[in-house]
Amino acid sequence: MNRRNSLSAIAAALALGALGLPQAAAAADVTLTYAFFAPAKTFPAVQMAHWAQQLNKRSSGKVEVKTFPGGTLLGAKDMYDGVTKGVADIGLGSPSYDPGRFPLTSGVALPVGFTSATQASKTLWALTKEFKPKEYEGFKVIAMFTTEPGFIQSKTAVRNAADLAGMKLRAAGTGVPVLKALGAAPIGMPMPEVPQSVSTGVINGTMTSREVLQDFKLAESLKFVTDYPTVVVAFAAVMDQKKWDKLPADVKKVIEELAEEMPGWTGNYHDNENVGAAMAWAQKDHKLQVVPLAADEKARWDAKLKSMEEDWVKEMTGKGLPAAAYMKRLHELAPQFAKK
Ligand code: DTR
Repeated sequence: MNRRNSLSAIAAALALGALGLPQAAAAADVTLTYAFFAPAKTFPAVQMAHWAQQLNKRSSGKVEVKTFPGGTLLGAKDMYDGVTKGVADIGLGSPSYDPGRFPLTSGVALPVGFTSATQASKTLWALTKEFKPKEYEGFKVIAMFTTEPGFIQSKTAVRNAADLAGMKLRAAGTGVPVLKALGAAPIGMPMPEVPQSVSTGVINGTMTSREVLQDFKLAESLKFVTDYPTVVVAFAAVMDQKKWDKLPADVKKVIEELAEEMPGWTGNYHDNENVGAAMAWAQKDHKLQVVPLAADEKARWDAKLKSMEEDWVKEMTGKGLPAAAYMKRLHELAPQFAKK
């Protein structure tokens, strides 16, 4: 910042002070806007708030981040284009909502056997650093994480394939083929549209991480969770590359340091606080029932999903992507990030 700018910043700070607004905010050298499509209390937004606060603290107040949860700046479908257009400096979206645009990333949302969000998040971040997928060209990825493997959450109990047959269930884009393979009638839609779609009967439930029972109040109408972990949903927060390039070196350094921490931080919050609290609340206040899947039924479900990974590798290889290497590495990394 040159002298003239800093003088005008001081003048602005004084003016804001006179209006009773916080002076510290106006005194920051860099202000970044950060958009997310779902409400502030949901775990990706908790991640956003933590990141914003840490960046401010570790830059000694030099960077101020203005967060916009709840789709107030950008919604799920326009998140990444919105960042390119400069509507927000940073956008947190879900690549799993658009597997066609983020094909390599869709590999982590296959039934590969992740057992927690922490494990899947760390694996996704390591894979992204190693493979540098082309799908993020033009973006600087500043944070990545996933949900826990999703569960079927429904109005009526799903105990077996017959209960599931033809049931209208919603999933993120990458979850749609999983539900189809299991025999349901899947519909892809962003998470914020789910509560209304459940209440109007457009869908009979959803397949996703279980904290949504509380964070989107779904336990009021979805009373059953089938105890069969399926696939994760991926999240990626990005900045426009050109905007990133212009950031001061010391700010970049803090952001890169935070990028290393966010998969573990978010995974831990989601796995160990968020989901557990939601399940306890849903069981106590809304009589949610966890429906076990008999061992032979589970084996049949596993068999239906077995070929998905191989089919994905074939399809992506056909598109010229290093899908076989990506999957091989995923299976090497995942055990390293599993809970010991
Ligand atoms: N529900 C996933 C993603 C997801 C899970 N929890 C949240 C909270 C806020 C936004 C999205 C999500 C999905 O299937 O869309």
